Amino acid sequence: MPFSTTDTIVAIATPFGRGGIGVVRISGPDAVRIGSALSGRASFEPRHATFVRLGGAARDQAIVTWFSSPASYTGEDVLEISAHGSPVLLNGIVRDAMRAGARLAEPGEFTLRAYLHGRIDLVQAEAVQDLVSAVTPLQARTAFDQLEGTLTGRIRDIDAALFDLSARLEASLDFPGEGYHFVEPGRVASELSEVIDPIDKLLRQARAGRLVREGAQVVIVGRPNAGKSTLFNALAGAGRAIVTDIPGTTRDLLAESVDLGGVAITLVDTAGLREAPADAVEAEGMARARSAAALAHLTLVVVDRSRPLDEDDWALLSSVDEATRIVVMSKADLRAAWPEAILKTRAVAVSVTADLGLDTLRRRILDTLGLAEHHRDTPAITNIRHVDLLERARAALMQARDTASAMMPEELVAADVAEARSLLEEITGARTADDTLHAIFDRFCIGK
Ligand SMILES: Nc1nc2c(ncn2[C@@H]2O[C@H](COP(=O)(O)OP(=O)(O)OP(=O)(O)O)[C@@H](O)[C@H]2O)c(=O)[nH]1
Ligand SMILES: [Mg+2]
Repeated sequence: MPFSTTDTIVAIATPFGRGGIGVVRISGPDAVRIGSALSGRASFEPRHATFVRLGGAARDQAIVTWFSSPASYTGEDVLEISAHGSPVLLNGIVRDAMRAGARLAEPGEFTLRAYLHGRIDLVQAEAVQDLVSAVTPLQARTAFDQLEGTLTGRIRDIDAALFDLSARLEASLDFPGEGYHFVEPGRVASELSEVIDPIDKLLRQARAGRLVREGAQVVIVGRPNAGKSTLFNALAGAGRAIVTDIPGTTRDLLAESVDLGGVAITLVDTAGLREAPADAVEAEGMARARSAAALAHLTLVVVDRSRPLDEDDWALLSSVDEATRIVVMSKADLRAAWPEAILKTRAVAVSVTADLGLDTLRRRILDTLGLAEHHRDTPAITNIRHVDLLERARAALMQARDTASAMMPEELVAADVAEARSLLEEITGARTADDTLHAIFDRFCIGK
């Protein structure tokens, strides 16, 4: 995609399939002329819904809305044709538009044009994609905030402070002998700290932000018969996994998507872990369980409280990192065979049969992931591309601060500050390589 914006593009903007209406979007200098060719109407009024009859390969009654440049999604003339939502018809309209001179849009090309025309920055363009692909309300709200410019604003504030500092650094470089003191040498380090602070604040939200955007993997492990599949079914809200009283019932990994307080959780049920597997199938199931747990954001270790803890339980408890696990004491409706204090760690007592402790467990899962609902704002930064660039900008500023503290020449400080600023500009897209744009917009669907 050579990022041409001189031609006119067309695509179906609504999802594939049948619906009450379907929308074809046309953007570019010829949008209005093509709309006239399709409908036989000589002109349209901006921002007015106009009833037309389409008369080409696609015959239909439709509503045409013209958003005249620059007040449109892409910044170009945009024509939206709302026809009946039939794939045959909508494809016909696209073909007619192409016959009249439009080109089929690439994935994300409408949003790319909005970015290239300065209607939105890159963070906002990426937010459009996140908003469209959100599967939980929290994901949608977080993406919406970014579309509204929350992250853009924070980056702009940080960059404004750096702009001011680098201007003064440059000025004192330009007039070295003349006694101009645009920057007080002793103050540069502390000014840099003031810029690093808000960056740190943003980065602290990054882990939670990424979990909100990308979802979290939560794996259930435990000894055979501990009640893993029962718990899995209860959290998933569906009888997905087979439950029996025969140890070794679950052999393979089972995964289910669950919305937990707005966080998209992939919940994984696994084969019970024990010292001596009964056969090769169970051994393979156990190997898969271990590798799933190793990759998980969080592991639920299920121990059956109604039976004495055995070697297998202890082996498992000591093999899972405490920071990323929750111990679940299952079958809390039955008489306890051991006191919780034996564990020397906090555990959640749960009984699926008696519906006990499940809400506490759900809350604990979010807490342990760092996503506790009560002190959760929508995270400002969620996208790994942004996090990575921000971390690199921070590293450059730390280096600038060290250089300044060591009273090294100002131009070294200025070079690091310039580096940090160019990294920040890559986040918003003020300065961005073409291949970054390809990587971002190729993930969009056609018509966006
Ligand atoms: N009383 C009681 N029984 C439970 C509870 N949870 C599970 N069970 C019983 O425990 C037995 C084993 O349950 P599963 O969920 O299949 O256990 P599992 O850990 O998946 O077992 P494997 O797949 O064999 O590793 C079944 O008979 C369940 O009905 C509970 O909360 N209370
Ligand atoms: Mg099971």
